[in-house]
Amino acid sequence: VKKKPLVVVTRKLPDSIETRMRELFDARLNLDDAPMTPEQIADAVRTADVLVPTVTDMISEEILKDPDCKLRMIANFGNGVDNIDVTAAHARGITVTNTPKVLTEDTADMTMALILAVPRRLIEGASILTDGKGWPGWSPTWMLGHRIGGKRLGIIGMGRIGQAVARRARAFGLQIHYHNRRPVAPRIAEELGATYWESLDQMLARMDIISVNCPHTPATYHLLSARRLKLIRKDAYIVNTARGGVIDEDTLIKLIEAGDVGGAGLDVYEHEPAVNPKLVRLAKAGKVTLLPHMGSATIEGRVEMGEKVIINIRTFLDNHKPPDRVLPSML
Ligand code: 8YV
Repeated sequence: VKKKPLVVVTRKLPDSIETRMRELFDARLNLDDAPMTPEQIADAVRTADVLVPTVTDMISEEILKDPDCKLRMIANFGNGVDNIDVTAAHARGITVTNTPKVLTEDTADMTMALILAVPRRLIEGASILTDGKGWPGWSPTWMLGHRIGGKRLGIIGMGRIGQAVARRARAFGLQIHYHNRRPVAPRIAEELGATYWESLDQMLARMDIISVNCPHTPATYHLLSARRLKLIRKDAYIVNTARGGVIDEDTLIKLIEAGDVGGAGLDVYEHEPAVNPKLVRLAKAGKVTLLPHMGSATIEGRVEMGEKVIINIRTFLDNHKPPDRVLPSML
């Protein structure tokens, strides 16, 4: 009997996915969900044929250059692959895949929720009813926020998620602007009513709301640098459901504290799961809305991500090109 390939999964996945993995592979699952230590990951690359990591596992060159590395595939449970050194994997003939498309709509929904939450003071309002101090009652001038209809939304990264955000935002009456490495196809630009800005600097200076929807790569690390953040208007705010590292978080905090940027809605942070205490203070002051990396966190989405992982692994093990292969040239 042919030995089943060893698939090591770093975190707890939905039950239906784990059951299917057990049927198909020699699956080593992580049922108690404790994040794997770097030593455990290093050990896994020496024994597993396939590793299924998540955003919380750093698969560095250091780990992959182990002379005893036996790994043939890294099937990431997630869209972003910034946790993996894709170039180092490629150089060693290790195939990398991700789980695109199935989390596009959920992430765009959460982005829209943050776009709404910041100016309409959603979290502040909700907490008034639960903080024990009581509701003083309705008043014409109390808890006023800002209207989002008619405002300019600048989307950074007009890929699948950026476009899904644009579609939603358009329905809310926002004007859609975007910056991307290149313009989207004319048909899509027309459908979204989206204006392309080749210059990120120029776009930043003119937007009311900025949404970060690009991947985190070496080229986008601190794309919103201190210099660029200073171009943003005083009353504008930033929403980030992509990766914390795209924004120079310390500078963003300073600018919001000084009143030089209006606020932020953040789902991701530079040093997850640590959240800068200054951000927590700003949240308490109603300047920022913070979520704990929940952009794609739906039951349906997680199952579909798991199904994609399985399809990618099976296709690879059948000696075909997996549908969601990630190559260094794509980053
Ligand atoms: C996941 C994500 O929470 O896919 C991504 O890039 O950020 C989220 O969908 C996480 O990455 C799972 O590994």
